[in-house]
Amino acid sequence: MIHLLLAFSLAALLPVFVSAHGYVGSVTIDGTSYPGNEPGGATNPSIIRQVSTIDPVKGATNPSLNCGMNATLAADVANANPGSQIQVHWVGGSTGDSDWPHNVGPIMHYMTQCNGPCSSYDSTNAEWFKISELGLEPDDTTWYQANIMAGQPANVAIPPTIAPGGFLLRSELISLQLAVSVGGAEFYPACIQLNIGGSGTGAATSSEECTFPGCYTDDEAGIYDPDIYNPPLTYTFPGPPVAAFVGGNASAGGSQPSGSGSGSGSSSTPTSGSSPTPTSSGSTMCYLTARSTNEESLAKRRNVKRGHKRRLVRRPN
Ligand SMILES: [Cu+2]
Repeated sequence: MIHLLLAFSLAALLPVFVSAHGYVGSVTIDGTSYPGNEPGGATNPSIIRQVSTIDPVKGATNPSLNCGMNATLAADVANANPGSQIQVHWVGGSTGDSDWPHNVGPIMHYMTQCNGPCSSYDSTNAEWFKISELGLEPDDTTWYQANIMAGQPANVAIPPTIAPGGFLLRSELISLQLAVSVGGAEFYPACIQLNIGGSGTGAATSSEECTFPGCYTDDEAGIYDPDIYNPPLTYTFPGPPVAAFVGGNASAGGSQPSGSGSGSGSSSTPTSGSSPTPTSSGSTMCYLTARSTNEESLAKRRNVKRGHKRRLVRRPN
């Protein structure tokens, strides 16, 4: 009888899990909208590299951590400029007709140079630098990702001093509702093909860059979070710091939609207006503890990253 009940319960839950993922439905650059393609669906010209499924990338060494699940080159490249305001519209479900389903975890944006047209650039070994990171709102309880779940885009500005050329913009949501176990984190990366104009000279240094996979490890703070449901919360972002040339107020100026990103230099603040309360669906709630701020775990994390970099250097290709 109990087994029967269990079977019924699982059957009832299953459709929820199947649809509880998503992808980038469209991107808006300085007011111009660029549609994406449905995962695994028809391929129309786009600036967003198409992924094969709405399912998350699992595991920090997964090759799909680069640009999303089995991402393929996109045909188009959008023009943008230093300081351009970009909205990345994350949507839920296989056709994007529902809101993004997760509200626990960070929003980060990276860039890498394409060394030519981004429509033909294989980013497998690309060196990425971070231009923004957003975790917890000032209440140390609500994640900015809750705004995405409430239907807001992820906002990010192109660094105002960046040197011109072809660049991939990598938008990434990490959903941590299962991150109490190693390997539980869900990675959702997406790559957007840009051609940046202007006459800037800004660039990241090599120590601010890393590869995907390579930037993360499964057991580092910010990805493996056993205390995520134990407030108060302090979040340690995975990956490198925001590149110094991005500047402290790179995207915090008047053109930013609203809200004040805390913590990170460049901040892509999801438009606020609404200030979603932390939601709990079923057994998942959104808390992360302050354990990772002590010196010991920070030092451990640095060692892990150094070891990982060495491993990457030795990789034959
Ligand atoms: Cu999901």
